[in-house]
Amino acid sequence: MAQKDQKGLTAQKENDFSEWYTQLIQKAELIEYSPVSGCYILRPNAYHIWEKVQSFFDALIKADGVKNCYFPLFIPESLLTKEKKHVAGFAPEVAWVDYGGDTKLGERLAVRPTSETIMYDAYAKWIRSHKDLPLRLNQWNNVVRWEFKHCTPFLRSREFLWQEGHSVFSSDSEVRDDTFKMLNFYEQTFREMYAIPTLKGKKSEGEKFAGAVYTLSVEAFLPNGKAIQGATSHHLGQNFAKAFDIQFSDDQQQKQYAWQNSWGISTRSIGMMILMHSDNKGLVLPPKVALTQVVIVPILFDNSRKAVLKEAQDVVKRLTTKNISVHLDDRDDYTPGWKFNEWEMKGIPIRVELGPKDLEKKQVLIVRRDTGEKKAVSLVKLDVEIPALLETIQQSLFDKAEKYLKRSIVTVLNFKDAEKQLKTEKLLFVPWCGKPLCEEEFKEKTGAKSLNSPFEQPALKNGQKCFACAEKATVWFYFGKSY
Ligand code: 87F
Repeated sequence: MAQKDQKGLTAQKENDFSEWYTQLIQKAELIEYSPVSGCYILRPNAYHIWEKVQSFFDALIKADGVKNCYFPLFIPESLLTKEKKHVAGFAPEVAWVDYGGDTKLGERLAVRPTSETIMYDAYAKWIRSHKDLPLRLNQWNNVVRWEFKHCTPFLRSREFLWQEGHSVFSSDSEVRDDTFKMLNFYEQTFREMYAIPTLKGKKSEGEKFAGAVYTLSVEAFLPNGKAIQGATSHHLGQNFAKAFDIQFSDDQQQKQYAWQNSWGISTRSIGMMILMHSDNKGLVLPPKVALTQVVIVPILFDNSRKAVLKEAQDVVKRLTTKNISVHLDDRDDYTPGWKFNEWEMKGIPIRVELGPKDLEKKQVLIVRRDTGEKKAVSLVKLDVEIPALLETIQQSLFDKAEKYLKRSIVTVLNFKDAEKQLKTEKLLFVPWCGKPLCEEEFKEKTGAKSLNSPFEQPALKNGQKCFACAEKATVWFYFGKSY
Protein backbone atom coordinates (compact mmCIF):
# COMPACT_ATOMS: atom_id res chain seq x y z
CA MET A 1 0.00 0.00 0.00
CA ALA A 2 1.15 3.50 -0.83
CA GLN A 3 0.25 4.95 2.53
CA LYS A 4 2.49 7.41 4.33
CA ASP A 5 4.37 6.39 7.48
CA GLN A 6 2.25 6.04 10.56
CA LYS A 7 2.80 9.17 12.59
CA GLY A 8 1.71 8.66 16.18
CA LEU A 9 2.84 10.69 19.16
CA THR A 10 6.09 9.51 20.70
CA ALA A 11 5.75 11.61 23.86
CA GLN A 12 3.18 11.07 26.58
CA LYS A 13 0.93 13.63 28.18
CA GLU A 14 1.76 12.36 31.70
CA ASN A 15 5.53 12.27 31.19
CA ASP A 16 6.48 15.10 28.86
CA PHE A 17 3.57 17.50 28.60
CA SER A 18 5.38 20.09 26.52
CA GLU A 19 6.87 17.67 23.97
CA TRP A 20 3.50 15.92 23.74
CA TYR A 21 1.83 19.27 22.95
CA THR A 22 4.45 20.24 20.38
CA GLN A 23 4.04 16.96 18.51
CA LEU A 24 0.26 16.97 18.74
CA ILE A 25 -0.36 20.41 17.30
CA GLN A 26 1.74 19.53 14.26
CA LYS A 27 0.58 15.97 13.72
CA ALA A 28 -3.07 16.95 14.10
CA GLU A 29 -2.37 19.59 11.42
CA LEU A 30 -3.35 22.50 13.61
CA ILE A 31 -0.11 24.48 13.47
CA GLU A 32 2.78 24.98 11.09
CA TYR A 33 5.84 26.95 12.13
CA SER A 34 6.55 30.12 10.17
CA PRO A 35 9.86 31.80 9.29
CA VAL A 36 9.27 34.35 12.08
CA SER A 37 9.94 33.04 15.55
CA GLY A 38 6.86 33.30 17.78
CA CYS A 39 4.48 33.60 14.81
CA TYR A 40 2.55 30.50 13.83
CA ILE A 41 0.41 29.38 10.92
CA LEU A 42 -3.12 28.40 11.94
CA ARG A 43 -4.02 25.59 9.56
CA PRO A 44 -7.67 24.96 8.60
CA ASN A 45 -8.22 22.48 11.48
CA ALA A 46 -7.27 25.20 13.95
CA TYR A 47 -8.83 28.14 12.18
CA HIS A 48 -12.15 26.35 12.04
CA ILE A 49 -12.22 26.12 15.83
CA TRP A 50 -11.69 29.86 16.01
CA GLU A 51 -14.49 30.46 13.49
CA LYS A 52 -16.88 28.37 15.59
CA VAL A 53 -16.02 30.22 18.77
CA GLN A 54 -16.17 33.49 16.93
CA SER A 55 -19.71 32.88 15.61
CA PHE A 56 -20.90 31.74 19.02
CA PHE A 57 -19.51 34.72 20.91
CA ASP A 58 -20.38 37.14 18.13
CA ALA A 59 -24.03 36.03 18.29
CA LEU A 60 -24.05 36.48 22.08
CA ILE A 61 -22.79 40.05 22.01
CA LYS A 62 -24.83 41.10 18.96
CA ALA A 63 -28.04 39.84 20.56
CA ASP A 64 -27.08 42.02 23.49
CA GLY A 65 -26.65 45.13 21.33
CA VAL A 66 -22.89 45.27 20.71
CA LYS A 67 -21.83 46.27 17.18
CA ASN A 68 -18.71 45.25 15.27
CA CYS A 69 -16.30 47.69 13.68
CA TYR A 70 -12.70 47.89 12.51
CA PHE A 71 -9.96 50.33 13.51
CA PRO A 72 -6.55 50.69 11.83
CA LEU A 73 -3.66 48.37 12.58
CA PHE A 74 -1.24 51.32 12.94
CA ILE A 75 -1.28 53.60 15.95
CA PRO A 76 0.78 56.83 16.00
CA GLU A 77 3.29 56.89 18.85
CA SER A 78 1.87 60.12 20.28
CA LEU A 79 -1.54 58.46 20.65
CA LEU A 80 -0.27 55.19 22.10
CA THR A 81 1.65 56.99 24.85
CA LYS A 82 -1.17 59.40 25.75
CA GLU A 83 -2.32 57.37 28.75
CA LYS A 84 1.15 56.84 30.27
CA LYS A 85 0.11 54.59 33.11
CA HIS A 86 -1.43 51.90 30.96
CA VAL A 87 1.31 51.64 28.37
CA ALA A 88 4.35 51.92 30.68
CA GLY A 89 4.62 48.24 31.60
CA PHE A 90 3.85 47.10 28.07
CA ALA A 91 6.19 49.43 26.17
CA PRO A 92 8.96 46.84 25.60
CA GLU A 93 6.47 44.59 23.75
CA VAL A 94 5.35 47.11 21.15
CA ALA A 95 6.42 46.48 17.54
CA TRP A 96 7.11 49.63 15.49
CA VAL A 97 7.04 50.67 11.86
CA ASP A 98 9.68 53.31 11.08
CA TYR A 99 9.79 53.24 7.30
CA GLY A 100 7.46 53.19 4.28
CA GLY A 101 9.75 51.74 1.65
CA ASP A 102 12.96 53.74 2.07
CA THR A 103 11.25 56.81 3.45
CA LYS A 104 11.53 57.39 7.17
CA LEU A 105 8.15 58.26 8.65
CA GLY A 106 7.67 61.59 10.40
CA GLU A 107 6.19 59.76 13.37
CA ARG A 108 6.71 56.09 13.96
CA LEU A 109 3.66 53.84 14.07
CA ALA A 110 2.93 51.10 16.56
CA VAL A 111 1.55 47.83 15.28
CA ARG A 112 -1.66 47.50 17.31
CA PRO A 113 -1.00 45.72 20.63
CA THR A 114 -4.58 46.54 21.76
CA SER A 115 -6.87 49.35 20.56
CA GLU A 116 -7.82 51.46 23.59
CA THR A 117 -5.92 54.53 22.45
CA ILE A 118 -6.98 54.63 18.82
CA MET A 119 -10.60 53.82 19.65
CA TYR A 120 -10.96 56.25 22.52
CA ASP A 121 -9.46 59.05 20.43
CA ALA A 122 -12.39 58.53 18.03
CA TYR A 123 -14.89 58.04 20.87
CA ALA A 124 -14.01 61.53 22.14
CA LYS A 125 -15.21 62.92 18.80
CA TRP A 126 -18.37 60.85 18.62
CA ILE A 127 -19.69 61.29 22.13
CA ARG A 128 -21.39 64.57 22.98
CA SER A 129 -24.56 63.85 24.93
CA HIS A 130 -25.97 61.12 27.14
CA LYS A 131 -28.12 60.27 24.12
CA ASP A 132 -24.97 59.02 22.34
CA LEU A 133 -24.57 56.45 25.10
CA PRO A 134 -24.18 53.58 25.60
CA LEU A 135 -21.66 53.11 22.81
CA ARG A 136 -20.75 49.43 22.61
CA LEU A 137 -18.25 48.40 19.93
CA ASN A 138 -16.27 45.27 19.28
CA GLN A 139 -13.46 44.34 16.91
CA TRP A 140 -12.36 40.91 15.69
CA ASN A 141 -8.76 41.53 14.78
CA ASN A 142 -5.11 40.54 15.15
CA VAL A 143 -2.67 42.11 17.60
CA VAL A 144 1.10 42.05 17.96
CA ARG A 145 2.99 41.89 21.23
CA TRP A 146 6.68 41.30 20.78
CA GLU A 147 7.18 38.72 23.51
CA PHE A 148 10.69 38.07 24.77
CA LYS A 149 9.71 35.07 26.84
CA HIS A 150 9.65 31.66 25.20
CA CYS A 151 6.72 31.48 22.75
CA THR A 152 4.35 28.50 22.45
CA PRO A 153 1.74 28.08 19.70
CA PHE A 154 -1.68 29.40 20.79
CA LEU A 155 -0.59 30.01 24.40
CA ARG A 156 1.94 32.76 23.84
CA SER A 157 2.66 34.09 20.37
CA ARG A 158 3.87 37.40 19.01
CA GLU A 159 0.79 37.83 16.85
CA PHE A 160 -2.61 36.47 17.83
CA LEU A 161 -6.28 36.77 16.95
CA TRP A 162 -8.85 37.98 19.46
CA GLN A 163 -11.88 40.13 19.94
CA GLU A 164 -11.62 43.35 21.87
CA GLY A 165 -14.80 44.97 23.10
CA HIS A 166 -14.84 48.59 24.24
CA SER A 167 -18.00 50.09 25.71
CA VAL A 168 -18.92 53.50 27.05
CA PHE A 169 -21.75 54.25 29.46
CA SER A 170 -23.10 57.23 31.34
CA SER A 171 -22.86 55.68 34.80
CA ASP A 172 -20.66 53.53 36.99
CA SER A 173 -23.43 51.04 37.71
CA GLU A 174 -24.09 50.37 34.01
CA VAL A 175 -20.41 49.61 33.42
CA ARG A 176 -20.32 47.37 36.44
CA ASP A 177 -23.28 45.30 35.20
CA ASP A 178 -21.88 45.13 31.70
CA THR A 179 -18.41 44.09 32.88
CA PHE A 180 -19.92 41.16 34.80
CA LYS A 181 -22.21 40.31 31.89
CA MET A 182 -19.27 40.02 29.49
CA LEU A 183 -17.46 37.81 31.99
CA ASN A 184 -20.50 35.54 32.05
CA PHE A 185 -20.43 35.37 28.25
CA TYR A 186 -16.83 34.18 28.46
CA GLU A 187 -17.69 31.58 31.07
CA GLN A 188 -20.51 30.38 28.82
CA THR A 189 -18.25 30.23 25.76
CA PHE A 190 -15.65 28.14 27.58
CA ARG A 191 -18.37 25.86 28.96
CA GLU A 192 -20.55 25.39 25.89
CA MET A 193 -17.98 25.47 23.10
CA TYR A 194 -14.68 24.33 24.61
CA ALA A 195 -16.23 22.11 27.33
CA ILE A 196 -13.96 23.85 29.86
CA PRO A 197 -15.14 24.84 33.34
CA THR A 198 -13.67 28.12 34.57
CA LEU A 199 -13.34 29.98 37.83
CA LYS A 200 -14.84 33.45 37.62
CA GLY A 201 -13.45 36.18 39.82
CA LYS A 202 -11.60 39.42 40.35
CA LYS A 203 -7.87 39.80 39.73
CA SER A 204 -5.52 41.13 42.40
CA GLU A 205 -4.23 44.72 42.39
CA GLY A 206 -0.89 43.41 41.17
CA GLU A 207 -2.35 41.34 38.33
CA LYS A 208 -5.08 43.66 37.07
CA PHE A 209 -4.75 45.71 33.87
CA ALA A 210 -2.91 48.90 34.93
CA GLY A 211 -5.47 51.11 33.17
CA ALA A 212 -8.42 49.49 34.98
CA VAL A 213 -10.20 50.12 38.26
CA TYR A 214 -10.57 46.36 38.48
CA THR A 215 -10.16 43.36 36.21
CA LEU A 216 -12.40 40.28 36.16
CA SER A 217 -11.22 36.99 34.68
CA VAL A 218 -12.11 33.42 33.94
CA GLU A 219 -9.35 30.96 34.84
CA ALA A 220 -8.99 27.31 33.92
CA PHE A 221 -6.88 24.57 35.46
CA LEU A 222 -4.96 22.36 33.03
CA PRO A 223 -4.05 18.68 33.48
CA ASN A 224 -0.38 19.52 34.12
CA GLY A 225 -1.28 21.40 37.28
CA LYS A 226 -1.00 24.87 35.75
CA ALA A 227 -3.72 27.49 35.79
CA ILE A 228 -4.32 29.72 32.78
CA GLN A 229 -6.26 32.92 32.30
CA GLY A 230 -8.92 32.44 29.65
CA ALA A 231 -10.39 35.91 29.14
CA THR A 232 -10.64 39.25 30.93
CA SER A 233 -13.25 41.95 31.43
CA HIS A 234 -12.00 45.30 32.73
CA HIS A 235 -13.89 48.03 34.54
CA LEU A 236 -12.00 51.13 33.38
CA GLY A 237 -13.90 53.63 35.49
CA GLN A 238 -13.24 57.14 34.13
CA ASN A 239 -9.48 56.62 33.76
CA PHE A 240 -9.37 56.63 29.97
CA ALA A 241 -12.22 59.13 29.67
CA LYS A 242 -10.04 61.63 31.52
CA ALA A 243 -6.94 60.87 29.44
CA PHE A 244 -8.83 61.02 26.11
CA ASP A 245 -11.36 63.64 27.12
CA ILE A 246 -14.47 61.57 26.55
CA GLN A 247 -17.23 63.71 28.03
CA PHE A 248 -20.97 63.79 27.66
CA SER A 249 -23.57 66.26 28.82
CA ASP A 250 -26.08 64.62 31.13
CA ASP A 251 -29.82 65.34 31.25
CA GLN A 252 -29.09 68.46 33.35
CA GLN A 253 -26.72 69.75 30.62
CA GLN A 254 -23.81 69.08 32.98
CA LYS A 255 -20.57 67.77 31.47
CA GLN A 256 -19.37 64.46 32.89
CA TYR A 257 -16.56 62.07 32.09
CA ALA A 258 -17.85 58.84 30.59
CA TRP A 259 -17.60 55.37 32.17
CA GLN A 260 -15.93 52.57 30.24
CA ASN A 261 -15.03 48.92 30.10
CA SER A 262 -13.08 46.61 27.79
CA TRP A 263 -13.09 42.86 27.38
CA GLY A 264 -11.26 40.22 25.33
CA ILE A 265 -10.79 36.54 24.47
CA SER A 266 -8.05 35.30 22.14
CA THR A 267 -6.85 32.26 20.17
CA ARG A 268 -4.98 31.29 23.34
CA SER A 269 -8.29 29.65 24.30
CA ILE A 270 -7.75 27.07 21.52
CA GLY A 271 -4.53 26.01 23.22
CA MET A 272 -6.38 25.65 26.51
CA MET A 273 -8.90 23.34 24.86
CA ILE A 274 -6.18 21.20 23.28
CA LEU A 275 -4.30 20.83 26.56
CA MET A 276 -7.45 20.12 28.53
CA HIS A 277 -9.01 17.28 26.55
CA SER A 278 -6.42 15.66 24.29
CA ASP A 279 -4.64 12.37 25.00
CA ASN A 280 -1.76 10.17 23.88
CA LYS A 281 -3.53 9.29 20.63
CA GLY A 282 -3.81 12.96 19.70
CA LEU A 283 -6.36 15.73 19.66
CA VAL A 284 -9.76 15.32 21.33
CA LEU A 285 -12.26 17.84 19.98
CA PRO A 286 -15.49 18.85 21.68
CA PRO A 287 -18.17 18.19 19.01
CA LYS A 288 -19.31 21.84 19.05
CA VAL A 289 -16.00 23.07 17.60
CA ALA A 290 -15.15 20.10 15.36
CA LEU A 291 -14.80 20.75 11.62
CA THR A 292 -15.78 17.13 11.04
CA GLN A 293 -17.94 15.62 13.78
CA VAL A 294 -18.31 12.13 12.34
CA VAL A 295 -15.97 10.20 10.09
CA ILE A 296 -17.17 7.09 8.30
CA VAL A 297 -14.54 4.47 7.57
CA PRO A 298 -15.90 1.79 5.25
CA ILE A 299 -14.26 -1.63 5.42
CA LEU A 300 -13.83 -2.43 1.76
CA PHE A 301 -13.42 -5.82 0.08
CA ASP A 302 -13.64 -6.34 -3.66
CA ASN A 303 -16.86 -8.35 -3.64
CA SER A 304 -18.86 -6.14 -1.23
CA ARG A 305 -17.28 -2.79 -2.03
CA LYS A 306 -20.15 -1.35 -4.03
CA ALA A 307 -22.88 -2.20 -1.51
CA VAL A 308 -20.85 -0.95 1.48
CA LEU A 309 -20.02 2.36 -0.20
CA LYS A 310 -23.61 2.87 -1.23
CA GLU A 311 -24.80 2.41 2.33
CA ALA A 312 -22.01 4.69 3.62
CA GLN A 313 -23.09 7.41 1.22
CA ASP A 314 -26.63 7.01 2.40
CA VAL A 315 -25.50 7.48 6.03
CA VAL A 316 -23.66 10.66 4.99
CA LYS A 317 -26.85 12.03 3.45
CA ARG A 318 -29.00 11.24 6.44
CA LEU A 319 -26.58 12.76 8.95
CA THR A 320 -26.03 15.83 6.79
CA THR A 321 -29.76 16.60 6.84
CA LYS A 322 -29.46 16.50 10.65
CA ASN A 323 -26.86 19.28 10.41
CA ILE A 324 -24.01 17.02 11.37
CA SER A 325 -20.72 17.43 9.54
CA VAL A 326 -19.71 14.02 8.19
CA HIS A 327 -16.74 12.89 6.19
CA LEU A 328 -16.63 9.61 4.29
CA ASP A 329 -13.06 8.37 4.09
CA ASP A 330 -13.22 6.17 1.01
CA ARG A 331 -9.53 6.41 0.14
CA ASP A 332 -8.31 3.21 -1.46
CA ASP A 333 -4.63 3.33 -0.65
CA TYR A 334 -4.93 3.39 3.14
CA THR A 335 -5.94 0.52 5.42
CA PRO A 336 -8.85 0.98 7.84
CA GLY A 337 -6.41 0.75 10.76
CA TRP A 338 -4.28 3.54 9.34
CA LYS A 339 -7.37 5.69 8.89
CA PHE A 340 -8.52 5.02 12.46
CA ASN A 341 -5.21 6.34 13.76
CA GLU A 342 -5.30 9.38 11.55
CA TRP A 343 -8.81 10.43 12.59
CA GLU A 344 -7.98 9.77 16.22
CA MET A 345 -4.95 12.04 15.89
CA LYS A 346 -7.21 14.72 14.41
CA GLY A 347 -9.71 14.39 17.25
CA ILE A 348 -12.87 13.57 15.27
CA PRO A 349 -15.51 12.94 17.99
CA ILE A 350 -17.21 9.88 16.42
CA ARG A 351 -15.94 7.19 14.05
CA VAL A 352 -18.44 5.03 12.22
CA GLU A 353 -17.15 1.69 10.92
CA LEU A 354 -19.13 -0.05 8.25
CA GLY A 355 -18.15 -3.41 6.70
CA PRO A 356 -19.92 -6.22 4.83
CA LYS A 357 -20.82 -8.06 8.05
CA ASP A 358 -22.35 -4.91 9.51
CA LEU A 359 -24.30 -4.42 6.33
CA GLU A 360 -25.74 -7.93 6.63
CA LYS A 361 -26.89 -7.13 10.16
CA LYS A 362 -28.09 -3.67 9.09
CA GLN A 363 -25.88 -1.99 11.66
CA VAL A 364 -22.68 0.02 12.06
CA LEU A 365 -20.02 0.17 14.75
CA ILE A 366 -19.66 3.59 16.35
CA VAL A 367 -16.57 4.54 18.32
CA ARG A 368 -16.22 7.50 20.69
CA ARG A 369 -12.96 9.42 20.39
CA ASP A 370 -12.99 10.63 23.99
CA THR A 371 -13.45 7.26 25.75
CA GLY A 372 -12.75 4.72 23.01
CA GLU A 373 -16.11 3.04 23.75
CA LYS A 374 -17.55 1.00 20.91
CA LYS A 375 -21.16 0.21 20.24
CA ALA A 376 -23.14 -1.46 17.45
CA VAL A 377 -26.04 0.70 16.33
CA SER A 378 -28.78 -0.31 13.96
CA LEU A 379 -28.77 1.69 10.73
CA VAL A 380 -32.32 2.92 11.19
CA LYS A 381 -31.48 4.44 14.57
CA LEU A 382 -28.36 6.24 13.42
CA ASP A 383 -29.83 9.67 12.84
CA VAL A 384 -31.14 9.72 16.41
CA GLU A 385 -28.18 8.05 18.11
CA ILE A 386 -25.41 10.10 16.53
CA PRO A 387 -26.75 13.57 17.47
CA ALA A 388 -27.44 12.29 20.99
CA LEU A 389 -23.96 10.85 21.29
CA LEU A 390 -22.39 14.12 20.11
CA GLU A 391 -24.17 15.88 22.94
CA THR A 392 -23.13 13.21 25.41
CA ILE A 393 -19.50 13.60 24.38
CA GLN A 394 -19.65 17.38 24.70
CA GLN A 395 -21.13 17.07 28.19
CA SER A 396 -18.87 14.29 29.32
CA LEU A 397 -15.72 16.22 28.35
CA PHE A 398 -16.98 19.08 30.47
CA ASP A 399 -17.88 16.81 33.39
CA LYS A 400 -14.47 15.18 33.35
CA ALA A 401 -12.70 18.54 33.33
CA GLU A 402 -14.95 19.79 36.11
CA LYS A 403 -14.25 16.77 38.30
CA TYR A 404 -10.55 17.35 37.79
CA LEU A 405 -10.90 21.03 38.67
CA LYS A 406 -12.88 20.29 41.82
CA ARG A 407 -10.52 17.66 43.11
CA SER A 408 -7.53 19.90 42.41
CA ILE A 409 -8.65 22.76 44.64
CA VAL A 410 -7.29 22.62 48.19
CA THR A 411 -7.80 25.12 50.96
CA VAL A 412 -4.54 25.97 52.70
CA LEU A 413 -3.93 28.38 55.56
CA ASN A 414 -0.16 28.69 55.76
CA PHE A 415 2.95 28.95 53.63
CA LYS A 416 4.28 25.48 54.37
CA ASP A 417 1.12 23.73 53.25
CA ALA A 418 0.88 25.97 50.21
CA GLU A 419 4.40 24.98 49.15
CA LYS A 420 3.63 21.31 49.72
CA GLN A 421 0.36 21.32 47.77
CA LEU A 422 1.87 23.19 44.83
CA LYS A 423 4.36 20.35 44.45
CA THR A 424 1.48 17.92 43.95
CA GLU A 425 -0.07 20.08 41.21
CA LYS A 426 -2.88 21.57 43.26
CA LEU A 427 -4.76 24.81 42.91
CA LEU A 428 -4.75 26.73 46.18
CA PHE A 429 -7.69 28.45 47.83
CA VAL A 430 -6.27 30.75 50.48
CA PRO A 431 -7.05 33.57 52.89
CA TRP A 432 -4.88 36.40 51.62
CA CYS A 433 -3.84 39.93 52.60
CA GLY A 434 -4.17 41.09 48.97
CA LYS A 435 -0.90 43.03 48.97
CA PRO A 436 1.14 43.19 45.73
CA LEU A 437 4.40 42.81 47.65
CA CYS A 438 3.19 39.65 49.40
CA GLU A 439 2.18 38.21 46.04
CA GLU A 440 5.57 39.07 44.52
CA GLU A 441 7.47 37.42 47.34
CA PHE A 442 5.28 34.33 47.21
CA LYS A 443 5.89 34.08 43.47
CA GLU A 444 9.62 34.34 43.93
CA LYS A 445 9.64 31.55 46.49
CA THR A 446 7.18 29.15 44.85
CA GLY A 447 6.65 30.19 41.22
CA ALA A 448 2.91 30.52 41.89
CA LYS A 449 0.80 33.67 41.72
CA SER A 450 -2.72 34.84 42.42
CA LEU A 451 -5.41 33.91 39.89
CA ASN A 452 -8.62 35.57 41.05
CA SER A 453 -11.02 35.84 43.98
CA PRO A 454 -14.51 34.36 43.65
CA PHE A 455 -17.47 36.73 43.92
CA GLU A 456 -19.06 34.59 46.58
CA GLN A 457 -16.66 34.76 49.47
CA PRO A 458 -16.72 32.36 52.43
CA ALA A 459 -16.61 34.24 55.75
CA LEU A 460 -13.11 34.98 57.02
CA LYS A 461 -12.54 33.86 60.59
CA ASN A 462 -11.91 36.59 63.09
CA GLY A 463 -8.17 37.25 63.13
CA GLN A 464 -7.56 34.98 60.13
CA LYS A 465 -3.99 35.44 58.95
CA CYS A 466 -2.69 35.74 55.39
CA PHE A 467 -1.51 32.29 54.25
CA ALA A 468 1.73 33.74 52.90
CA CYS A 469 2.88 36.65 55.04
CA ALA A 470 0.79 36.09 58.20
CA GLU A 471 -0.53 39.68 58.17
CA LYS A 472 -4.28 40.12 58.41
CA ALA A 473 -6.21 38.27 55.68
CA THR A 474 -8.83 40.32 53.85
CA VAL A 475 -10.04 38.05 51.05
CA TRP A 476 -10.24 34.43 49.85
CA PHE A 477 -8.20 33.95 46.67
CA TYR A 478 -7.18 31.26 44.20
CA PHE A 479 -3.41 30.88 43.77
CA GLY A 480 -1.53 28.53 41.49
CA LYS A 481 1.34 27.96 39.12
CA SER A 482 0.24 29.38 35.85
CA TYR A 483 0.99 30.09 32.21
C1 87F B 1 1.04 45.26 25.11
C2 87F B 1 1.56 46.43 24.56
C3 87F B 1 0.88 47.62 24.73
C4 87F B 1 -1.75 44.20 27.08
C5 87F B 1 -0.13 45.29 25.82
O1 87F B 1 -7.26 42.79 28.14
C6 87F B 1 -0.30 47.68 25.45
C7 87F B 1 -0.81 46.51 26.01
O2 87F B 1 -2.69 47.52 26.98
C8 87F B 1 -2.03 46.49 26.79
N1 87F B 1 -0.62 44.16 26.39
N2 87F B 1 -2.45 45.33 27.28
C9 87F B 1 -3.69 45.25 28.06
C10 87F B 1 -4.90 44.99 27.22
C11 87F B 1 -6.13 45.31 27.96
C12 87F B 1 -7.45 44.98 27.29
N3 87F B 1 -7.61 45.48 25.98
C13 87F B 1 -8.89 45.23 25.35
C14 87F B 1 -7.83 43.55 27.39
C15 87F B 1 -9.05 43.11 26.66
C16 87F B 1 -9.30 43.80 25.38
